[in-house]
Amino acid sequence: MEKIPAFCTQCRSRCGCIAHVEDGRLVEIAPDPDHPSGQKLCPKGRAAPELVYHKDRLTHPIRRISPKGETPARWQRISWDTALDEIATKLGEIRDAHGPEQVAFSVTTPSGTHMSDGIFWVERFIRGFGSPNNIYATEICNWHKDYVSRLTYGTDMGTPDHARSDCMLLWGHNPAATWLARSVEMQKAMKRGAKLIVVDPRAILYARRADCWLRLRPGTDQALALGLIHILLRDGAFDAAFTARWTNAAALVRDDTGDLLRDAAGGVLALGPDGGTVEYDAQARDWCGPVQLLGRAVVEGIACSTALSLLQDVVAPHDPASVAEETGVDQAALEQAAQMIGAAQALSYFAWNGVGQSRTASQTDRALSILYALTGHYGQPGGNVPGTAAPFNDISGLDLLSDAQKAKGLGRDARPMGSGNQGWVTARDVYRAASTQQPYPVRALVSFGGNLLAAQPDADAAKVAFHALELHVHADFFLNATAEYADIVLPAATSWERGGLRHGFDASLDGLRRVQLRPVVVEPVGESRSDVQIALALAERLSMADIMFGCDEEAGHAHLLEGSGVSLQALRAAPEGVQVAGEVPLRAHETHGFPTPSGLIEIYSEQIRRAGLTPLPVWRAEDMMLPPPGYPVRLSSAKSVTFCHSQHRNIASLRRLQPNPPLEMAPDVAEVRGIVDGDWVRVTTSKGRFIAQAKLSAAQVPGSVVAQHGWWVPGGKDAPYDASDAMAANINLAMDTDHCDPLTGSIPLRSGWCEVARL
Ligand SMILES: Nc1nc2c(c(=O)[nH]1)N[C@H]1C(S)=C(S)[C@@H](COP(=O)(O)OP(=O)(O)OC[C@H]3O[C@@H](n4cnc5c(=O)[nH]c(N)nc54)[C@H](O)[C@@H]3O)O[C@H]1N2
Ligand SMILES: Nc1nc2c(c(=O)[nH]1)N[C@H]1C(S)=C(S)[C@@H](COP(=O)(O)OP(=O)(O)OC[C@H]3O[C@@H](n4cnc5c(=O)[nH]c(N)nc54)[C@H](O)[C@@H]3O)O[C@H]1N2
Ligand code: SF4
Ligand SMILES: [Mo]
Repeated sequence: MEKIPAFCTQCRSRCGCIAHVEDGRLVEIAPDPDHPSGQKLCPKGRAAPELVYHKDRLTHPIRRISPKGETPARWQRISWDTALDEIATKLGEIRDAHGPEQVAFSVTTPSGTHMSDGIFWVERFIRGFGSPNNIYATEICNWHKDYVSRLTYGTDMGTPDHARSDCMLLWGHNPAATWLARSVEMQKAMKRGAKLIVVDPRAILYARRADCWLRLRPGTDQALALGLIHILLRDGAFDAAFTARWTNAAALVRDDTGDLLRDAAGGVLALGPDGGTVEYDAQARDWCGPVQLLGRAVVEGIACSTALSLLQDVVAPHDPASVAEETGVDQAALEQAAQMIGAAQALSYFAWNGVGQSRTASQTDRALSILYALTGHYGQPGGNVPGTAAPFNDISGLDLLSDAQKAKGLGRDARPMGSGNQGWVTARDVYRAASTQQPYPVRALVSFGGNLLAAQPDADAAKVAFHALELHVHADFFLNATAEYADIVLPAATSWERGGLRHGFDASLDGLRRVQLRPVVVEPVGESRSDVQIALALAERLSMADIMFGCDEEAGHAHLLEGSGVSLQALRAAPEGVQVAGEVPLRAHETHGFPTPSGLIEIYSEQIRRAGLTPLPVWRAEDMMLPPPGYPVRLSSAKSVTFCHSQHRNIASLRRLQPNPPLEMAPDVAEVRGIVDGDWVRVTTSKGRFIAQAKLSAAQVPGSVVAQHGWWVPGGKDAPYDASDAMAANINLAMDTDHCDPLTGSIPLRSGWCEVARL
C-alpha cells in the first residue's frame, strides 16, 4: 500500500489528506492531521474511490450522432486528436471571422468541484482567447463577498482569524455542511470560549450551538444588518476611534449633490470639532486634526452632513421593533446580538450564499461590511484579515483580456461595475445572445464542467440557446443533463488522476501559509485528461502558446510561485506541502492604508453610486420580494454535506445518506396543509414547479420552506417520479430571473414565494 500526501479538491474545504493506493488503484483517503486543513474528512471525500472508478465515468471523447434534444442521446467514440482539431478549428474560425466574444465558455465552480486547482489555467485560456463571456455562477455565489466588499474595504471579506476571535458571526453560511476545515477552526474557537452569533432561517448545527441565533425570514438580511447598525449607533457601542481614524464616516457629504466634499486638490474633507473642515493627508494617511463623526455644517455656502450622520438617517427607520416585525427575528435576540457585537474584543465574520443569492446582495453586503467596519475589527488579530501569506503571481490571465474585449461582455451595459470586469457573465445573458443574436450571436459554447440545466434557472431558454449553437463542447467526468446537448463531450480526469498546485488553505491564517503541489495519485481512468491539458491542447492549436507559458504547466506554476520564496523543487520534495516563511499581514492598513480610492474604509461609497445604487445601503420597500397572490410561503434553498450542487447523486454511499430531494418545512406551513414528515409534495411558484419530500424542521423560521438544488436525476425507489421525468425535482425550474441585483446580476434564489401541496 502506497500512502500519498494529497488534498481533496471536491469542495471549498480542500482538506489535507493521505491517499491510499493499492496496485495502482485509489482505495481510500484518510485525514492528515498534520495538514492545516486535514483534521477531518466528510462523506464526499471518503467516497473518492467510488467517484474515480464509477461505471458511468466518461473514458474517451464522444460525438453526438442523434438530433439535439433527443433523449437519451446517441454517441460515437472519436479520438482526442479528432476532437481537439475540430474544436480548435471551429473556435479559430469564429474568432477570426466574428470575434472571440462570439465563443462563450462556462466553467464549473471551483468552490464545489475538482476545478479548484485547474481554474487559473482554464481562465487564462478563456481570457487569452479573448472571450469576455464566461458563465461562472459567481454572481449567485461569491461576488458579493469577494468584490462588493471591496467597495467598502478595498479588499475582500478577508479570512476570519478564528484562532484569535472571541466572538464569531456566521451570516447565511453553513460551514458544518460546506466547509469542514473552517468548521473545525470554529469548533476550536468555541472550545476556547469564543462566542457565536448565527444568522440563518434554519436550525443548522451552529444555530443550535450559538449563544445567539437570529432566525430571520429568508431575504430580509439587509433590514437585519441595518437594524444592528441602528443599535450600535444608538448605544454608541461601535469603535468610535477606529471609525473616525480609518473610515470616511466623518467625511462631509454635500446635501446638494451627494458628492463627498473635497478640497481643491481633490482630498476628502471631514467635519472638525469646531464645525470647520479637516483635510485628509493621503501621504501621511491621516486626518490633519481631530474629526467629528456626527454633525452637519455649511461650508462656503454648501450644506453638508457627515457620512455617519447620513448613515444614522438611513438606519433610523430600522429600530428594533420594526426590524423584528420585518425579519421575524426576536427583538431580545436582536438586542443581544448587537450587544455581543459591540462588546467583542476580537470579532470575525463570514457571510456567503445566504447573502449572495438575492436581488439586494450588493446592498446587503454593503450593510454588513459597514456594520463590521464600525466594530473596528477588520484586519485586526481575531478579526477578518485580508491578504495572503506571500506574494503569489496571478496567472489567471486577467491582464490578457483587453478593455475593448471586456467592454463587449454580455450584460456589461446593464451592469458596468459587475462581474463583467473579470469576464464573468450570467447564463441568461448568454442564452439570450445565442437565441436572439442580440447584441451579437453566441455561436459556440465550451464548458469545462458545470450543469447549467440543473444549477441555473431558465432551462427552457437554455435549450433554445443550445439548439442555436454552431458548436457545443462539454468536458466532464460524467454525461450530465447539460452535456447531453453538446456536440462533443470530452472525458475529464478527476483531481486524483492529475497533479495540482494550491497556494494557501484558507480555513485559517496559518493554513494560508501552506503551499502544496499535489502529486498524481493514480493514472487517469480511460483516456481522460485534465482540464489543464485540454485547455493547453486547444491553446496550442489556436497559436496561443506564447501567452500560455509555452503550454508548459510547470513554467506557469514556476511563475505563480516566483516571489513566494517557495520553489517547485521544494514542493516536489515535500508532497504534504511547505509553509511559506511569511505570514498574512495583520493591520496592513496601518502601513498601506486601505486600497480604496480614498485610502479609507468607505462607509459612504461614491463608487457604488456610480453603479446607480445609493451610496449608503438604503433598504427600499420595492426591493422586497412581495408574495404574488396564491404563493404565501417563503422559499429558499441550501446545500447539504452529502452532495455538491448537481453532483454525487450517482455515488451509492452518498445517495444512501440522502435518497430523496428534501424540502425542509417550518411546522406551521406543513400543519395547515396536512403535510407530515416523509410526504411527497409539489412546490409551485409563479414560474414553475418541482417535487420534493417533506422534512419537518421544528425550529425553522415560521412561514418558510427550504429546498436543496441540484436534483436532476431519477428518483429513489419510493419516489413518485421516474427516469423519464428526471428534472421533476429541479428547484431551478421554479426560480425567478426577472428581478436581479442591479450591480451584480444576482437573482433571488433565497427569497422566492411558493405554495406547497401534498402529492
Ligand atoms: N437554486 C439554487 N441554485 C444554485 C445554488 C443554490 O444554492 N440554489 N447554488 C449556486 C452556486 S453557489 C453555484 S457555485 C452553482 C454551481 O453550479 P455548477 O458549477 O454548474 O455545479 P454542478 O451543478 O455541480 O456541476 C458540476 C459538473 O461539473 C463536473 N465536474 C466536477 N469537477 C470537474 C472538473 O474538475 N472538471 C470538469 N471538466 N468537470 C468537473 C461534475 O461532474 C458536474 O457534472 O450553482 C448555483 N445554483
Ligand atoms: N457539501 C457541499 N459543500 C459545498 C458546496 C456544495 O454544494 N456542497 N458548494 C460550495 C460552493 S460553490 C459554495 S458557494 C459554498 C456555499 O456555502 P454556504 O454559504 O454555506 O451554502 P448554503 O448551504 O447554500 O447556504 C448557507 C446558509 O444560508 C441559509 N439561508 C437560506 N436563505 C437565507 C437567507 O435569506 N438569509 C440568510 N442569512 N441565510 C439564508 C441556509 O439555511 C444555509 O444554512 O459551499 C461550497 N461547499
Ligand atoms: S469537506 Fe470537501 S474537501 Fe473536505 S473531504 Fe469533504 S469534499 Fe473533500
Ligand atoms: Mo458557489
